[in-house]
Amino acid sequence: MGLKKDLVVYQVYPRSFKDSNGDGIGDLKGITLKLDYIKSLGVDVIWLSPVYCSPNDDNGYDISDYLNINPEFGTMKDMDKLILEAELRGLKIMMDLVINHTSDEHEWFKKSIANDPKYKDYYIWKDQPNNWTSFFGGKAWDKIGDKYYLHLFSKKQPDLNWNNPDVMEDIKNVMSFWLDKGIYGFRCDVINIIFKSSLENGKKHLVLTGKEHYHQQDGMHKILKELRKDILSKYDTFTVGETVMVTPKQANDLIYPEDEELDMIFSFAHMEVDQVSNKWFKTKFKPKKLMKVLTKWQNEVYWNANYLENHDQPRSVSRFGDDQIYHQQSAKMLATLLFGLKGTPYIFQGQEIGMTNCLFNDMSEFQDVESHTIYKVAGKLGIPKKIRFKMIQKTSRDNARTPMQWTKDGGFSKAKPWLKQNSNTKDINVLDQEHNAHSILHYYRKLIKLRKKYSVLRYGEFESVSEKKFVYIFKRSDSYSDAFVILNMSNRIQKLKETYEGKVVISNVEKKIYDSVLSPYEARIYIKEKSRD
Ligand code: TEU
Ligand code: CA
Repeated sequence: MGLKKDLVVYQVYPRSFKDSNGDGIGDLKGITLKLDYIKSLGVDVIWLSPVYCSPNDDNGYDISDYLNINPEFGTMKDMDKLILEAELRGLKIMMDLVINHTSDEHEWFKKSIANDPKYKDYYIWKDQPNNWTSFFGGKAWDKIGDKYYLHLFSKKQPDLNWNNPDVMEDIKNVMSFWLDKGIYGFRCDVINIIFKSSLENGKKHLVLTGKEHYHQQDGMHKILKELRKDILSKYDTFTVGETVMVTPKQANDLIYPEDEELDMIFSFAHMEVDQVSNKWFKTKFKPKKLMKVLTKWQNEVYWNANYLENHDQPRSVSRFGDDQIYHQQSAKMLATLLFGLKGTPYIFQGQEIGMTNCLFNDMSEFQDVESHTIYKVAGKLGIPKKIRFKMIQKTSRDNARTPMQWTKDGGFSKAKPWLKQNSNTKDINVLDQEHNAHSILHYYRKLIKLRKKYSVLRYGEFESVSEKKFVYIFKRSDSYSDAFVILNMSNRIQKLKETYEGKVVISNVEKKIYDSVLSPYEARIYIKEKSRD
C-alpha cells in the first residue's frame, strides 16, 4: 500500500455540504467553492458520497445511472471541473461505488422486469420469497407481477445478481469510466454482502435473518480479486470497503495480502459499543468498551481505516463526548484519539468543528428512509410511539446529515435547506472557528500537521498501555521516536499513575506543566525522539 498509508481522508456528503444555486440542496459547484477550505485542513483525499443520478430514496445510494450526475448536484461538466480544481490543489477524489444494488428506476431493472433476455437475470428474482429480512427493517422481498425480487435495503434498492457475468462486465465499465476521468478510487458500499451463494431460508436473528447466505462469501473474494486484477491495478487507486459485521480475521482476509482485494475496510465493532442488540437500542456509553474494541482491532488488523463518524452514524461528540459543557474539550479529545491510532484517519464533514446531533421534534422532520421504515416496523412490534420516536431521535442517520455549519446563520444555502439546519450553528460554525486559534477546527489542522511531521504517528506500532475505566493510554513507536497518547474520556478529573517522558506536542488543555492530573476530557500526545548513534 506504500505511501497510501500517509493519506488523510475527508468525507463530503454532497447534499449537505454547500448549496451554490439556492435550491436548498448541496451541489458540486458548492463543493468546488469550498475546495480551498478542504485543502486548508491539510487532508489529501475527498471521499464523495454518491453524486450519480438517483431518485433519492436513500439519498443517492439508490443509483439509476452510474454514468451521469444527479441533476440536483449539477452536470458532468461541473464534475469534471471539480476533479480538475481538486487536482490543482493536490487533492484526490474518491467516489462511492454502490454495487450491491441499484435503484429500481435504473434501466437495467426496468428491462429486468420486462423480461428482456439480456437483463432478466441482472437482479435476484424468485417465485416465492424466502425469510430474509432487510437492513432497514421488514422483509427483504417485494413483488412485481407474479415474481419477487430481493432488496437487502429499501424496496427501491433491488440487489444485483453477482452470479451473472454481464453484471460484472457492466460494473467494470462503470469503474473504468470514472477512473479514466481521474478519480482516485472508490469507497465500496456494503461490499461484503454482494455475493449471494444461495437463496435458502436463513437462520432467524433478532434483526437480520439470512445473512449466512450472503455475508463474507468466497464468491465475494473472487469478485474483488477480479475487479482488482482487471480494472483497479491498471491505475493508481485507493479503495476502502464498507464491510458490515466483520471480525478482524475477515478484515485481514479482505486487505491482505496487499494489492489483491481492497486497501482497507471500514468495520463497525467500535460503533456497537453503546448498543444492546442493535443500533436502535442504545445504552449508556462506557469508554472502556470502546478502548477494548479499538485495542483489539489495532492489535489484530493489518491496517485500519479509522473513523468516528460518517453519514450513517450519529455525531461522535454527542455520542462519545459531551456536546454541552465540555463540547470543545471532548471533541478535541476524540480528534486526538482518531489521529493517535494507527491507520488511515477519516473525517466526516462538520466533525472538524464539532457538529452535534440535532434536535428533531417530529417524525415529519426526518428525511431518512431508514428512520421512517424502522419507525413503522417498530410500531408493528408494539413499541409505543414515544419510545420509538426517542430511538429515532438518538440514532437517526439524519443527525449526521444536517447542513454543514459555515456561519452563525448557517451559510449553507440561501433557501430553506432540504433537511433542517441545527440551530446551534450560531455557536458552532466554521467562520467563528477560523477566527479562534483555540477552536476545534484549528486543533484538527494541528493534528494533521503533526501526523505529517512525525512518522511515528503514521507508521508507529501500536501498544495499549492502560485501559482504565475512563483513561485510555497507548504507545506508538518506530525507530525514530516513541509517542504516548493519553486520553481522559470522562467529564471528571483523573490521575495518572506513571510519568511520561518527552515533549507534549499537542493537548486540548493549555497548562504550564503537564503533571499527573488530567482535566475533564484532557488529551495529550507526548513524543520522545530516540537518540541515534
Ligand atoms: O450502509 C450500510 C449499512 O449497513 C449501515 O451503515 C446502514 O446505513 C444502516 O445503518 C443499517 O442499519 C451503506 C451506506 O453507507 C448507507 O448510507 C446506505 O443506506 C446503505 O449502504 C445502502 O446502500
Ligand atoms: Ca443546489
